[in-house]
Amino acid sequence: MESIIRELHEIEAVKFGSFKLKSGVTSPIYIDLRLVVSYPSLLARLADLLHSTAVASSSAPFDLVCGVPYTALPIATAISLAHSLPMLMRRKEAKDYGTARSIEGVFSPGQSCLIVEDLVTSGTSVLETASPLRAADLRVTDAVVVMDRQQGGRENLADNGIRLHALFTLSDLLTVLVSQGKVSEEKAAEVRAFLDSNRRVAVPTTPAPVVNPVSRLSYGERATMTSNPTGKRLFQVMEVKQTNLCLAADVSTAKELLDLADKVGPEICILKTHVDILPDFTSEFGVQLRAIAERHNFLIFEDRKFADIGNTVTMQYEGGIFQILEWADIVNAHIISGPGIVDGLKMKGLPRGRGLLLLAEMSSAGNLATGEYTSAAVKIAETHSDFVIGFISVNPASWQGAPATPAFIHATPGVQLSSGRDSLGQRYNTPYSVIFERGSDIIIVGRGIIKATNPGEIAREFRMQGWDAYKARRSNSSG
Ligand code: S5P
Repeated sequence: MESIIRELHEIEAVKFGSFKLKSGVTSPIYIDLRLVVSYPSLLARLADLLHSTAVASSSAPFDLVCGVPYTALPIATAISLAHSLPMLMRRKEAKDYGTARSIEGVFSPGQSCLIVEDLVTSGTSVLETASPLRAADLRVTDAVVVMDRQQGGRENLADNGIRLHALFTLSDLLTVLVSQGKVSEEKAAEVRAFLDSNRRVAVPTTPAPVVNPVSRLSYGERATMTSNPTGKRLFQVMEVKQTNLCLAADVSTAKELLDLADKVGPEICILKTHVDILPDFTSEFGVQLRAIAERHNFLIFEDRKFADIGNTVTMQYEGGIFQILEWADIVNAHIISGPGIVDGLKMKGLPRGRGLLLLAEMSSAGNLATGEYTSAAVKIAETHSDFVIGFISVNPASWQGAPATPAFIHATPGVQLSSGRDSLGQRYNTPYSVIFERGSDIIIVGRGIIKATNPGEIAREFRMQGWDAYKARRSNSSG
């Protein structure tokens, strides 16, 4: 330990000054392990020590190793090479092309994965890497780091079922540097005083897991609570097919859409269309899509986002080229024009047994559907619960004042395997976050699936993650 600390000091990886840490705390000391890539023999020794420290303190061998991006990636690679331990990489940003995976590498559910990190302060970064690994059914029980800053990381990780192993602590570092005459007693005392006043840096709060009666109920039980036939069928399909995945089939032609519907059909409860983007739309489209929907037992949702006055939307719903009413089980509407829009759509839709979702929240940055607007959507839905089957929502667990009843379903867009955003304001959360933390019922996934090389396979992964989060939510709220 002493020689490693001396070397880190020699390469100027230990810096004294005033540094703002990721946790928001300003620290008088900073350890910059990014420099280590310039010193291959030191990198190799660090990797070796980290590996032996983790293996010595763990009861079972690890199947995989994963570094927290970015600083720990070369360290994890060095461990992987030296010990023939296969590596995984977690993406920091969501990708909207190629496979859209949040974890790169080959693994099977149930394998154990050791997390490697440079430093731990609050433990947040380790938890951010543990979360998608766990969502992929990997076992994450141990993290190994070069230095424990002794600021609550060990405790925060333990609270999340992760044992922390460190080569040394910040106190060890100070002791060694003082004893080697590299740092004055005064400087060390200043850092120790900082440590004493920052003993427990909290993990930034994520939305509280949903513990309410809605989350205890199964989709099947909720099917009995709604009077609308489409709402009822949707819950039943979800229960029977074990899926809460809606595909946003935003492809460029009707032909592609129909092919995709057939491929992904087994994995989904709803296929969502934007029919006005299809250049090859014909009046046959509805019939063809309904045949596929019947074969694979899913519902069709035309994401028309009606927004006009009641009289106009009746014509838009039924008429024109698209004749949406003929083939879409579900449509949606903004409430910007007031409750008359629901009256208008209901006049046409209810006799046909169709259902309506109201846009109570939106996923895009800076949108205006918040607070009282969201509460107004709930009130309108309650007045029309024979036709309104639920909401497009993003964070229903946080709705104040007018929480919706379990008869209403929540469908959430902006979902990928890791959180992030696109270049036009779309914001993404993970299936786990949407279903477990935010209390929604359905994940709506577009580019996360359609841009993948194998949409059927990636859809299955989304389905499994969405369903696992639903199961976890139910068991979490039954205690
Ligand atoms: O607030 C919203 C509401 C909807 S319906 N934000 C959205 O993104 N949507 C739709 O969900 C959007 O029109 C698109 O069809 C889908 C999200 O697609 P993705 O490619 O970003 O997953």
